[in-house]
Amino acid sequence: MIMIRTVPTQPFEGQVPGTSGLRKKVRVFQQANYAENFIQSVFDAVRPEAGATLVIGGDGRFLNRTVIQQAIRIAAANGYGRVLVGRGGILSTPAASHLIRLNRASGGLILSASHNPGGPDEDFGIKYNIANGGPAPEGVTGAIHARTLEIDRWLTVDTPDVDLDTPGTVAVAGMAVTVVDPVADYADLMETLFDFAAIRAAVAGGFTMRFDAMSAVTGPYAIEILENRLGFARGTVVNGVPLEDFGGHHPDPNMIHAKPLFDLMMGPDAPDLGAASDGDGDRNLIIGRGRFVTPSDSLAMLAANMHVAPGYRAGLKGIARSMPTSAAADRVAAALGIACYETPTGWKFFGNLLDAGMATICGEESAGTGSDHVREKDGLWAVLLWLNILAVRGISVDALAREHWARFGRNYYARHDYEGIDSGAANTLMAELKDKLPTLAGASFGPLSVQAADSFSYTDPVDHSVSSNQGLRVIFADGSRIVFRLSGTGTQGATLRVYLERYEPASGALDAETSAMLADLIAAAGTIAGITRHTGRTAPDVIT
Ligand code: VG1
Ligand code: CO
Repeated sequence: MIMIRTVPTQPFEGQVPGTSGLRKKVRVFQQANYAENFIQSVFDAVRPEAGATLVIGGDGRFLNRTVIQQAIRIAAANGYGRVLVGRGGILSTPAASHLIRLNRASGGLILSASHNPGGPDEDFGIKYNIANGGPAPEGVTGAIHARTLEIDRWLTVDTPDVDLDTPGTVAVAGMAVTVVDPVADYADLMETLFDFAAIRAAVAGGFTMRFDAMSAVTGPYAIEILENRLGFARGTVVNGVPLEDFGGHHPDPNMIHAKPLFDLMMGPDAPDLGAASDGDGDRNLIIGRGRFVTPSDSLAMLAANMHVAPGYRAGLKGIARSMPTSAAADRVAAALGIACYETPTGWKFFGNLLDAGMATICGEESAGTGSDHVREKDGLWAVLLWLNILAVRGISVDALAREHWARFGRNYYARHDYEGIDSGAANTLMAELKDKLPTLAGASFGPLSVQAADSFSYTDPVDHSVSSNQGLRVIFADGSRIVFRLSGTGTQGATLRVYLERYEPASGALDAETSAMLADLIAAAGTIAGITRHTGRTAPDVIT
């Protein structure tokens, strides 16, 4: 006889899933009933069939194990028949997506705040993914949030903690809990997509790389795939042990937070490829010897070359990118004669396109790239695709980039982030700017003249759902563009993101300094939005 215990509770304000799940300070999650309310609200909203399978895993950050134990008990009390959990509570986000698909699970709980720092004073997060392996779409996250506002009880069973470090299956109040190897199935999937023999041959021929796992979840994956299976030297993967606080760093793979890697790649001892991933393993940073590749360019360059990888020999069905991502991929799509879709920020908007077979590769300017092999962006996948292309073509990252720009032209690109600004000020800035948009057409800012300005709204071509207010765009007569958005992943104040893009045709300056090429746009952005007036800031905190 299984005893289900009902725990009375009251709603918490603000359990709103943002761009990618519910993210809050650890201290917020540590309040009695906080995580339990949210998990129960997920189950109340999605109503799993009796006996359904649920995948659970996280990026190993502080609180991961505690919340996993509670989630297992709540799942047992809510009628799940089977839970698959990564050993040690570890699953990278793309590996969790794969496990959901592979095991025909009804969904999964991914415990991560991704690139946000971890530890008792930092961030935690919970995200629900649906049966296709992808982040819950807005209809589902909306239902979860609505439920959090009404919840008055959560269900649990009184069972001891599961030993997360011992593979195998145990029963928890009649539900089977299987502790699985977090790496094996994912690594096997990668072997089906990429030409491991060609990469191994390149490695044997002297090709070198450094992969910085940033003390986050990708360490075990990268060591198994890059060192064990592909033959890169021991020590190729650095910071390869997942730590609860990521060693005190931001596990955010960009030039700022992965500076040691960046410096190495710009110096005399650079290996052929430098790469890094984020807290939960879905982002990627690609740097060649002396050549940084923007994520937007990476998407375009991969799309133009990915048919050399076995998993993509049949060619691409379409390309999808988030709206703030540069239009470099659009030019590749045009050359290939395929569609390029422009979606709001956040991977959940790619799910329908991938399920419908309308897109093969997707990408975001925030260092996210992925394909139809899973329903999340996938950091190591992108690194392996780069390796596959470089190995088969026998070309350097720098040479490939130059070749690409000589054919398609170059989209100079940067994102300026103003972090931890007052939420009220940020909202006022955006509201004023939105009101002003209709008056901007024809106005000039230095040498730039505005052609159009609008608030981005997306109609999903598959289910026709509409998502409005997805970023403010100012488009100039020369094709340059500024996009303004507020972050939906932060946990403190507001973060203003300003995305800057300028196109230079193949006949133009292809090897100029990005900051110089964007100087007029940067000045225009400050004037148009009144950034200093509203925020008191005279410069961004982070430029990527
Ligand atoms: C950011 C990025 C977005 C990404 C999201 C989740 O969102 O801009 O492109 O999908 O993070 O990525 P926002 O709302 O803060 O701009 V991750 O790796 O944090 O799951
Ligand atoms: Co991430």
